[in-house]
Amino acid sequence: MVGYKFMGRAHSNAYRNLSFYFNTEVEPVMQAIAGRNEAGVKKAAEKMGWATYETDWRRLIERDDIDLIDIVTPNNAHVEIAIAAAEAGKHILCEKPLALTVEQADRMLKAVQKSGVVHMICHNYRFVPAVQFAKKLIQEGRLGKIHHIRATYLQDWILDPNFPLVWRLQKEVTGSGAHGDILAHSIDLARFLVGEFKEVVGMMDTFIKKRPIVETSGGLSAKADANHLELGKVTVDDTSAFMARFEDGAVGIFEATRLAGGNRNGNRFEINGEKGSIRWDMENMNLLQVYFTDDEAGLQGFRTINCTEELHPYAGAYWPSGHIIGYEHTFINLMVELMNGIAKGYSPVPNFKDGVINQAVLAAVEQSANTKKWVEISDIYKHKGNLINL
Ligand code: SOE
Repeated sequence: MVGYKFMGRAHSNAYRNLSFYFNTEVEPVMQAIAGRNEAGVKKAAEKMGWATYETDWRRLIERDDIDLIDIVTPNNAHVEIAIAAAEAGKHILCEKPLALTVEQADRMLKAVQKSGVVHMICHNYRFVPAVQFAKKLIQEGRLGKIHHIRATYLQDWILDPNFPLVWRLQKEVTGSGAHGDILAHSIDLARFLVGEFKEVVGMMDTFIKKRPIVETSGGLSAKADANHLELGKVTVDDTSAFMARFEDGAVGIFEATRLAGGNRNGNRFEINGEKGSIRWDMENMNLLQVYFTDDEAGLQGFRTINCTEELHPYAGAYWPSGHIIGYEHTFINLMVELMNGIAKGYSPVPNFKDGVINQAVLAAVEQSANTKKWVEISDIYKHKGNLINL
C-alpha cells in the first residue's frame, strides 16, 4: 500500500479483518506499506500490521513479493504510481477520484487494459448493504421507471476559517475541492443506481479564499504552522452543485460542500420512481427508507428498513440482524470483490473505466461552471481527443 493516513487506516483495517468475516479464494497478505516519512510509515506498519515498510513506493513496484498496489496517496500521485504498477504487472486498487484530470485517468485506464491487471477504484459507498439492497429493489423494478435522484454530500470539517490549507484544498495536489473529493461519490452512486449521465449544468464557489499554512495533518484534522503568519491561497471549490439529465431520461440534482455546519459525513440520496421512492443517509448507513405506491391506502408512507438481515448483501457475514455495521465494513465488502476479481482474473466494478467516466462528469460540471452552459458528457470525450473507447 502506498500511503498510511486516513484511507491507509481504512484500507489496512479491511485487509486485516476481511478473512475474519469472509472466505475468499485469494486472501490479502499485508506485505509492505510505503510512505515518504520513515518514522511515520514505520509506526504505521507496526500499528496496522504490515510485515515491512518502504520509504520509496518504487520499491514496491520492484519487489516480486508484491501482487497488488493499493494507492491511498493524495490525488496528484495516483497516475504515476498506477501506470508503473500496471507496467510491472501488479493489480491495482486506487482511491477516488482516479486522477486530477480526465487525461490522466484515461492514461491509467489504457495502462491497465494494456497490461491485463485487475483494477478497481475505491468508491466504498457502493458496498453499504443498504445501498446494494437499493440497487436490488431498482433492478427488480420495485420503483418502476426512475424520474429523479437528488444527492447531497455535506461535511463541515473546513467550516472554521482557521482550518489550515491541507492538500485537499490545493488544486495542484487534489484537482478540485468538495467537487472531486466527495461529489465524486454521489456521481458514482448515481451511475450505480440510476444510470449514465447525458448532460450537466453546474456551479462552483469558494467561500474562504485564504487559510493558515499547515504544519501537520492526518485524516480530516490538521495543525497550523504558528511561525508562518501569512495565509495561503485556497485554489479549489468549497462547494459544488449541478443539475443533470441521464441517458434514460431521469433528472438529477447534486450538491456537495465541506462547510455545512452540523453535517459530519452527510452522504445522502433520495430516488423517486413511478412506483416508489428510496432514501439513504450515510450517517445512518444501515437504514433504508422505502415508499411504495401500491401500499394499502391509509398505510402509505416511508418505512425504515434496517439492512442488517441475512438476506441484505454482505450483512449476513457480520452479525445477527440489528447488530449494525459501520463505515469500515464498506471497505471490507469492496475488498471481498477485489479478492474475487484477482482470484478469477477480472476487474470488478467500480474499476478504472468507472473512474474515467466519473472524471468526465466532474470535468463536464467544471466546464459548465466556467461557461455557464449545459455540457454533454460525450463532448468531454470528443473534446479531449482520443480518449479510451468506453
Ligand atoms: C474527505 O472529505 C473524505 O475523507 C473523502 O476524501 C472520502 O472519500 C470520504 O469517504 C470521507 O471524507
